Amino acid sequence: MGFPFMVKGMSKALIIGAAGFVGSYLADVLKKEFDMEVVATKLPHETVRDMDDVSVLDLNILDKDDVVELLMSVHPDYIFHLAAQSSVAVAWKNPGLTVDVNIKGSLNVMDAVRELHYKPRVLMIGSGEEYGHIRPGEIPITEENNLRPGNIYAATKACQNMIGSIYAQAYDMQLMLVRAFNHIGPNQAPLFVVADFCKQVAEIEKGLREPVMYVGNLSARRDFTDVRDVVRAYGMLVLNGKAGQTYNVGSGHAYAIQEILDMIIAKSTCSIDVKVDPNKIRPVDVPVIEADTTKLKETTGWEPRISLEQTIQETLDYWRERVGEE
Ligand code: A2R
Repeated sequence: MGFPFMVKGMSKALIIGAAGFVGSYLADVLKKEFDMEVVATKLPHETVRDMDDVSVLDLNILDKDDVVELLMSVHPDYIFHLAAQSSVAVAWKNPGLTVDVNIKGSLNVMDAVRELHYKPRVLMIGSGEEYGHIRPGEIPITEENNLRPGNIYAATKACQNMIGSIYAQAYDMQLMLVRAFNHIGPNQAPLFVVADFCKQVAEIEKGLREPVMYVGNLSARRDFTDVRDVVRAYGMLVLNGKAGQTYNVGSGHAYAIQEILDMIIAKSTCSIDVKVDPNKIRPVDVPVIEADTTKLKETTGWEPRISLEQTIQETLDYWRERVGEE
């Protein structure tokens, strides 16, 4: 598959919000597989990891003037907008912050791009959570499915997507919209289910806690993809995606959280009991989320390379190396 939008010489990519889980993986793949020069932003109080050969700048997307100034000085060919309040659980606790960052902050980025005197290609990262309450017969979910967000985080990302597609059309901008399904791997915060379970197992193995796993809703089914496959899809989409279009990025296969738990416990060296922690049960949870990835595959030729088994093993090993070391 060729890259029709690749410019001659080394092109420059800007990652906004690179201090999180995805940022360092994206920087890595853009340098190694897409041969891009990478500039990244983080919040002033944050630190980035594994950012060799990357210029790192401070940026809070809530300050639009700062976003404009940064874009004008960096002059990127490609922009990846990752900055977000990305946790569903935190969004229930702090909806105001989530609305500010995910809607107003994203709008600031799009408005700043609009003010440039050229048209960079921009990937706005949203979420599979935007589809929300999926009806029988709608699975796997295509990009044209109705959006019925089931939580505050999902509602803010659906809004980002809608504004993005309106801007692309109204102002002839090279904006592509992504709906990323659950991505997992080493270094993810234990707010997210796979990292949480792997960290608990590692703590139990080290004798740092009783041999009991605390879990939330085990019947929910989610579409999990290794973060390294996800960021490769982002690189391919920024080059090949069509302006104004939305693309699902996921594995195309939903696993029950129970299956994930069983896989993780089977890898443990200890015998472990499972107990429900009421704090881990969400006020509203969506039963099944599974992506139809036909559009992504037809547009880019992308296929996942890393199995669920491998990503769970590497995530567990990551936590085994870290717990008790802090
Ligand atoms: O919330 P923090 O302190 O962890 O910082 C996050 C940062 N961020 C911001 N950056 C600039 N201006 C802001 N006002 C602002 N508020 C938060 O964006 C974090 O460092 C980064 C997003 O990284 P994560 O939360 O780790 O998300 P991840 O897993 O890298 O996902 C990337 C994108 C997000 O848009 C997700 O909603 C989507 O993929 O699934």
